[in-house]
Amino acid sequence: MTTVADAVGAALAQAGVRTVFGVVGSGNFHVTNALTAGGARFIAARHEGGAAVMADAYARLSGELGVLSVHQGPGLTNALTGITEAAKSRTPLLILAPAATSPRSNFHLDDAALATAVGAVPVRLGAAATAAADLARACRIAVTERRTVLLSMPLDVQAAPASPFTLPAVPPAEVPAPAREAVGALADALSAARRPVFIAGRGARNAGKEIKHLSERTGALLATSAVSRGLFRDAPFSLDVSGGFATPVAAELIKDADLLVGWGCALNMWTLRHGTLVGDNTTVVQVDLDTGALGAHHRIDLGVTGDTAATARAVHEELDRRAGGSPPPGEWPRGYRSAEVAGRLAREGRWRDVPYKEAREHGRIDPRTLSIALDGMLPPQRTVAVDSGNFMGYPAMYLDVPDADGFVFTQAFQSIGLGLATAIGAAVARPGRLTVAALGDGGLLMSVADLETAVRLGLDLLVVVYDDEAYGAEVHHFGPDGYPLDHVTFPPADIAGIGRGFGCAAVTVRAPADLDAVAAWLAGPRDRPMVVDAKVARGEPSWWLAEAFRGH
Ligand SMILES: Cc1ncc(C[n+]2csc(CCOP(=O)(O)OP(=O)(O)O)c2C)c(N)n1
Repeated sequence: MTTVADAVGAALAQAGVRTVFGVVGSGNFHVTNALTAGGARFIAARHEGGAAVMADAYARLSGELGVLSVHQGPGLTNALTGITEAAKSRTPLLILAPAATSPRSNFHLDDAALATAVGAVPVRLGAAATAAADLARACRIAVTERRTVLLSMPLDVQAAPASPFTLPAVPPAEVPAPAREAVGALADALSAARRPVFIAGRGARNAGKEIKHLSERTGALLATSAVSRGLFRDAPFSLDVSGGFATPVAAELIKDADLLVGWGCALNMWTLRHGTLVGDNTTVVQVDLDTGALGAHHRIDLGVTGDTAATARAVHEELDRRAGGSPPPGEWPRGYRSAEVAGRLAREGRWRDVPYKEAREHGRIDPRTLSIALDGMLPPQRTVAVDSGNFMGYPAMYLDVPDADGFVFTQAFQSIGLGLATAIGAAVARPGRLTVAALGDGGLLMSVADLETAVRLGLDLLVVVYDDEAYGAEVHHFGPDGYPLDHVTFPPADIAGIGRGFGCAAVTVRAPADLDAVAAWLAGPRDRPMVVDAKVARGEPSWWLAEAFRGH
């Protein structure tokens, strides 16, 4: 007999779901088996918190619908932090969430309320007869509205007999074309600007080419928000990241812009350093699919509702039309693209070009020295996943990435402990690249169970732990005011030993020479992950953290 659970799993596999993450219990046993019987791959995580984040990272990098399969009750609550991160990030994610409907069940909870509370969309399999339509609706909302959808699957409905069904193809998301007046107004602003800067966010990830062309046509400098780092990796006049991670020269040039255009970018306090990167007289324009995003975080002078690629193309065409045709590149305005700016970017455009005073602490390595050395050793084709904490800027700023897929930043909920699972989901999505998980010791130990998952999957994964034996962010937040730090400092942990216990290669790094072990691992078959326990110097708080505290 085919049950609803079987039919749901089979229909999802048939609709193209290739990978599912989760932890299996009685409530999701059958639906998960039906998915794999239909050809999907199931990645068994060791904690639902990890599984949710893996599915999120996988969706971000693969462009596919992420799918998470959990047990009812605690399986779902364990996954909540990752689900919240995905919901805030507008990741298309489907959560297969069995539901014990009897209030007397230990597993019972109000899953619809729970979904709503964290920004996910609740959809329920109402009955066997409506299962196909309910599942189709859940997929449609997830994909076309880019939402995280919690599909509540009551146990009795799952067990009911059902005929196999197929899902209708999800219609492509509607792409709003920008209004003609808005295109004209943006063309006006660009024509008037002498120092334009474009900042591209995640909403521009598919518009890199069009935005780059428009920047060349208008003399604009290019930057990204942290989450879309790498988008303009090889473009001339790229400033890398705008915001807390920006180099001094990038921050200065952004501040001096007379026009800032945010493309699919929230222009939030992180990207604009609480607005301090916007000059008083700078015109600010925002282009976004979602009208509600316009001006939500920062004042804007012009808001354009529209797809970022379509808008960039339309503005380019409008400028050409006004010029009476498509002028040759030699006649394009130079704008902000002067020889002086080019020279400064060549000399000071990367963090490694910025001089620093080596931290001296016996038996510990400066985190910048560590990051720069690693950057030189790692193959260029890499994916970097960064957790939260005081350390986070070092890998985010010093480790180059090849493109926008090379940087995965699950930081919309500002949770620590998501970095390892982010790296695992990324490694599953992009197996051809070395994946680097850059973590603090706090974030690693919070999520360490899924190191077993990484080993079991044989992932090409380097786990770099910036180990200060503390919740460094809190130490630097409260230490200067003389508060006791007993609850945020810890005795040394042998993280390399923990890594070996899980089956990883491992090394403790106290000086650059210790990185020879990493070089040896890189040169080898890389059939098991490596853990680098870098005992980092603890003296200095990071400069981006001071910025973050302003947002608390
Ligand atoms: C789930 C969660 N718990 C607590 C916090 C508060 N918090 C922010 S940073 C941090 C310390 C992180 O320590 P670690 O991972 O070792 O990195 P470090 O700050 O030492 O570089 C804590 C506890 C948080 N953001 N998320």
